[in-house]
Amino acid sequence: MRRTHVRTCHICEANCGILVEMDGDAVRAIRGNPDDVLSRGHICPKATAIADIEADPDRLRRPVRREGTGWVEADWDEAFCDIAARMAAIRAAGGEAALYIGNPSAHNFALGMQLGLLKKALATRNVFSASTVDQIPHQLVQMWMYGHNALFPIPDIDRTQLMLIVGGNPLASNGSVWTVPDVKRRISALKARGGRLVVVDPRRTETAATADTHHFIRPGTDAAFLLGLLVALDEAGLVNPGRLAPLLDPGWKAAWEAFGRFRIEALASWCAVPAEAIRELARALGAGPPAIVYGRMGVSVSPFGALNHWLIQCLNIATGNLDREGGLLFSVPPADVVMASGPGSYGRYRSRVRGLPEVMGEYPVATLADEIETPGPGQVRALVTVAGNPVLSTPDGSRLARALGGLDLMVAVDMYVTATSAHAHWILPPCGPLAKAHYPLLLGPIAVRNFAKYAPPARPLAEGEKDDWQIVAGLAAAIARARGLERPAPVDPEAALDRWLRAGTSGLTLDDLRAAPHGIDLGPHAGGRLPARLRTADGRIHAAPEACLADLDRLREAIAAPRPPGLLLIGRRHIRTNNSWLSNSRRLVKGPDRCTLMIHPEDAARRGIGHGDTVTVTSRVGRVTVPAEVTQAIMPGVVSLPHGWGHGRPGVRLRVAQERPGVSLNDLTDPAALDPVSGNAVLNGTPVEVERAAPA
Ligand SMILES: Nc1nc2c(c(=O)[nH]1)N[C@H]1C(S)=C(S)[C@@H](COP(=O)(O)OP(=O)(O)OC[C@H]3O[C@@H](n4cnc5c(=O)[nH]c(N)nc54)[C@H](O)[C@@H]3O)O[C@H]1N2
Ligand SMILES: Nc1nc2c(c(=O)[nH]1)N[C@H]1C(S)=C(S)[C@@H](COP(=O)(O)OP(=O)(O)OC[C@H]3O[C@@H](n4cnc5c(=O)[nH]c(N)nc54)[C@H](O)[C@@H]3O)O[C@H]1N2
Ligand code: SF4
Ligand SMILES: [Mo]
Repeated sequence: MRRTHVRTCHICEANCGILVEMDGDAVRAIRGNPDDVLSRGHICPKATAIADIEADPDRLRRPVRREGTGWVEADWDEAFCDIAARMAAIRAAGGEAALYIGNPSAHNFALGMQLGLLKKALATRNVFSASTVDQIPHQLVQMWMYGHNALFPIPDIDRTQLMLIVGGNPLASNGSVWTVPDVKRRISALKARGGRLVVVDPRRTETAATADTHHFIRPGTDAAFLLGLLVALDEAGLVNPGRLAPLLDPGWKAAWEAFGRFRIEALASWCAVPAEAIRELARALGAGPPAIVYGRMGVSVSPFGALNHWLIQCLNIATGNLDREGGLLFSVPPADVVMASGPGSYGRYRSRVRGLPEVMGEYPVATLADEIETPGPGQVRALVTVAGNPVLSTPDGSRLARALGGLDLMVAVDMYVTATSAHAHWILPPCGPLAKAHYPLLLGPIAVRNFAKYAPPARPLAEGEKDDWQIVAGLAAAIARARGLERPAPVDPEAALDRWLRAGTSGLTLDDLRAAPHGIDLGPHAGGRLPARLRTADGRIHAAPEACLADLDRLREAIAAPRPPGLLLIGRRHIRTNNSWLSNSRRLVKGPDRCTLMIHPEDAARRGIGHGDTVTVTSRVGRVTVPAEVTQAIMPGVVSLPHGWGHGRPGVRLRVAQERPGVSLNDLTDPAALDPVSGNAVLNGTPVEVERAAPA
């Protein structure tokens, strides 16, 4: 029977509304939903890949146990019992357990609700996630300044007049830490009303190409650029927090004293954005009309991730644009994470091997391999990965892959045999995406408008299928029982969601959302949410977090240090990929080879490299071989490889992806490179050498 299901695409943060036409359990078509309150019909090519995931013959349908080099199907009880018994034995013998949580878990509210149970059953501080190769600097700075890690200031693009994007490429990523479907139309609207878009990026990205102004910047030097803007604002007499002034604690004054010790010319020459451009931009930001400074991956996975995000907050405060319409706004969402969870944490304890501070209850994932490989009490002997592919997504993935091979027990909750799960003893596959319910619990609160939208499963679970949340809850219960711990009851996701909604200020219930499949629009966000929304003990903005202020000294040293010769490697994303997890979709991978090394013509000529030549790229930790793409779109001195590739490792079972596996950017990134403040990995600006490969 044919039926059209009103759903939300769960693949990226944009949460676009989709219409899924099904014939029984088979997907016939996926279209944008013109009635969706947030996305109003927009989708990108990735939405249709949902049909490919549903039908993919490589997608595991049953738990599988590794036997030699092959996999044997088993039923769920057998899987849970065997894993629990082995885990209990490892723990009883003094081995540590670790947990790695990947990106798709942020797009699955029901799964997210069970992760606490699993942490408890594993009873470990060795929790890792994709957050420390991503957005942890945002969360840390927000916790310090505003009192809660989830108080994300949302760029109000629909009402602004000037938007500065530093290290983000929303035309490819569809926006990040910022749920903004159809950002392209919103940018066009900004320009049509006489507004301006400025992009600062070492690559002339899709977004930079649509901007009014694009500046190249030397990778890793954004702190100097942002500081230059602050100094230039002060120089022009344009520091004016306005309504926010009484909310700022004495740190504000201390911050400006510290900023004043830097000179624009020195900052400009280090970051390679001309001083005049910095001054002009500062004047524009401080001119009065609403303006936004927004930074994303390019400034997060950076040696100064936390410092960058602090400086961005300072810019938005100094120009009076924080908590102002057309600037950056704080949401009060229908299901409110800020009210329902603790503020976050930092430095309560440290990792065993490298002594790195805990951040939001996790250790930096760049040290996961250290914890597995380094012998001694507390060595990690068992690992559970949930919806993650750290062999491809974390620095020196090849080393991590070797470390995984030495574990006594590894369990992967994943529906594919990937570069990571290939090392598991058990793979526990969730059902296809259309058998899951969807509510954007984590991403709805950072959307451009306030809204609520719930989608029930479009098809029932097939015989033997389980949802992610059931797998994680089942695993947690089995491990707890085997270890003689109290057996946790699973969290009923729908009941919990309903409670969250009822506790919020919208007055909505889950039944209201069920009755409104296209979503309920609760309007644009309002300014003036501060101080009510702050969660700091004194109700003020903590304007100069100690660790950020102190980090200015490290910046000064970096600026004074000699510059390493050679090329700096950065990553990139493409509209037809999503991290590593859509690589097996035939309709997405078609087209030209996208796993290429972008290199500027001058750098290519100097090395005798022509367009399409095979080149080797070598860093401190590894080497890859790829075709060169000679292009003016990349800054001289910088080269770029896409992230999420490298499906050619032994054991991987992704037949479409393996036709053109590409190479992994993270075989070159260096786990020694961390932002010492946040523990976030430095994934851009990796020093590399590039040579033409000897002809075969
Ligand atoms: N060098 C470099 N490295 C990066 C980045 C970069 O820009 N440059 N980006 C970083 C960022 S922002 C992120 S978020 C991380 C991502 O890092 P990870 O989360 O570790 O990796 P993903 O590639 O997102 O892989 C997700 C895995 O989950 C599986 N999966 C997909 N959907 C589901 C599901 O519904 N349930 C379950 N159980 N599994 C599912 C997929 O098969 C895949 O194996 O990578 C980071 N790594
Ligand atoms: N199509 C697609 N969409 C995605 C994803 C995907 O893989 N594919 N992944 C999703 C995820 S998990 C995330 S976190 C988001 C990320 O969303 P974005 O942050 O918007 O995406 P990126 O492409 O990583 O953009 C980072 C930009 O920073 C630039 N950059 C690199 N180094 C530096 C630097 O030192 N300084 C500055 N100023 N810029 C620098 C890069 O050239 C790049 O253009 O995208 C999400 N959406
Ligand atoms: S932008 Fe594309 S991948 Fe992201 S939610 Fe929308 S349709 Fe899905
Ligand atoms: Mo991410």
